[in-house]
Amino acid sequence: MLFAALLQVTGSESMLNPAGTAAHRISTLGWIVFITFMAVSLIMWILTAWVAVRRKGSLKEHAPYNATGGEQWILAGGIIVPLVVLTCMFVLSETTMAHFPMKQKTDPPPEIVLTGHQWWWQIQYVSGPVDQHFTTANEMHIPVGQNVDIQLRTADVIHTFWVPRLHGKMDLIPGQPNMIRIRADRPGTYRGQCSEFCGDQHANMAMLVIADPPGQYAQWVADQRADAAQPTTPDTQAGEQVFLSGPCAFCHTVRGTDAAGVVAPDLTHIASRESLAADTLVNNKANLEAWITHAQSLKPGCEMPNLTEFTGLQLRQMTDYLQTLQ
Ligand code: HEC
Ligand SMILES: [Cu+2]
Repeated sequence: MLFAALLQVTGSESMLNPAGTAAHRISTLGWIVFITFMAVSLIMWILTAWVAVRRKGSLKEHAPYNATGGEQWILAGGIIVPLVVLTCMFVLSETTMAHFPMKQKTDPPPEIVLTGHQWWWQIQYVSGPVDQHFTTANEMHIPVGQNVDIQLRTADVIHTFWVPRLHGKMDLIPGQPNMIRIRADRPGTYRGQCSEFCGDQHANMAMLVIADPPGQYAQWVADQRADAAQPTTPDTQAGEQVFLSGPCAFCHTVRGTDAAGVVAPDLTHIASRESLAADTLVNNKANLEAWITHAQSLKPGCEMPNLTEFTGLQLRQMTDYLQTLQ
């Protein structure tokens, strides 16, 4: 009952609601520690209450009837019991942690290299069952029921990768690639949040991990590997020209066009994403227009400037074009 109620309250982004192997181990450990803590507290409160009830009068009126005794209580309660409890907790956490490969792994190589940027995530698929070389951003798809090794890097400051329903936290440290192995047991969308303060927009640096059934995953990989769709209508063709002749191409890549900037999210399949700007906005036409013209109001300080030089028509054509990039 309590368990189910807690899950309701904590929603989808909770470590108490695990959906992956590592997260299961962590939440089991969490519950054991929590229940032990509650049991110890309960015993302490009962003992304290017992003493309070038994005490009569003040110390002046009644000297303790055995002022020197009680050493066994100190020995048991102060040394033996804590030693046993803490040793059990220590062994349990060590065995839990021993299940997580920590070292940087080179053989076999990681499937994904995840690079943190202020304030978005670059996701490079570097190897896997199918030869899958492509780059995307902010939304990572993984095949359900399979281990996925991710190498964690950062382009600037320290960030932390944390998708509570799949695993614990792992830092992205400058010059020190880390490794994390995630695995989702059930298909679904699992939200993650950078959990090391990394500057003004740290709170708007989220990501989605989407676990797909195998067939769907293979389809997603095939779609992502392909170059951007060619625009087919006059409006979207004009929109592509606006995009390519504007400043966008200095920062963003759209594979299959001349846009090959590397300092910002790859937009080759931007229309296939659920959200914009690291899960800050829902991905729809209105938000695309708002983002292009007012990125600095929506995510102040981010590396994308407000781009207000476009006419209303150009802006509409450009967002029409971006929405064809499935
Ligand atoms: C100076 C570099 C720069 C320029 C120029 C630039 N952008 Fe960006 N853009 C960025 C950065 C950096 C981000 C990621 C911001 C963040 O989430 O913190 C971004 C994010 C985006 C996103 C969201 C991507 C995602 O994965 O969620 C879209 C869409 C976008 N830009 C479109 C455009 C368009 C269209 C233009 C041209 C009109 C443009 N950008 C010009 C740097 C730039
Ligand atoms: Cu951060």
